[in-house]
Amino acid sequence: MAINYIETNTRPENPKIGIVVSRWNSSITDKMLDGALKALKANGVKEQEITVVRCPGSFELPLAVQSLIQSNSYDGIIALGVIIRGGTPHFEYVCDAVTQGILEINLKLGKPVAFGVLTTDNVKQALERVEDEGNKGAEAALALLEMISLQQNLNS
Ligand code: DLZ
Repeated sequence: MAINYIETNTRPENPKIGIVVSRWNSSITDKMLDGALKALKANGVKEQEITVVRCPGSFELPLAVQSLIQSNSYDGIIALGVIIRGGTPHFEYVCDAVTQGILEINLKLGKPVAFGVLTTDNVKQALERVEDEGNKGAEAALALLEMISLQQNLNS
């Protein structure tokens, strides 16, 4: 008996993509958005199939993502945020909430959501992760395309 392989790639068929971007640390989240858009376009996603929505902060990402998925208009969502450690435990609460929230949406709603949320000790660490090379928004976009491809190939 031969092994059955399910192939995936970053060029799923005609994907419809939602991107939710947090306004907190927007100078950095905007660079992640740029990276994500470039990666999507480089992999054949048409501009008219991409919707960008802004939300106040990373804490709001899960609800915004869930709302987009429940509209049934998207094959997958990219969540983009930057949470920078301050002097209080607030960082841990927001990080835990957004991580758990996005995970639950992935599993409960069955649509892929890419986790493009930086959690860093300072601005310098965050900036290092949004350079052209190694842009985490671009990496999240590629992960999403591959997960959409997986779902398409499973369902075909
Ligand atoms: C309040 C807050 C703080 C202190 N820091 C950040 C941050 O580093 N990154 C981020 O995305 N959001 C931050 N927020 C805002 C919260 O995510 C949220 O928007 C508010 O608590 C309102 O619900």
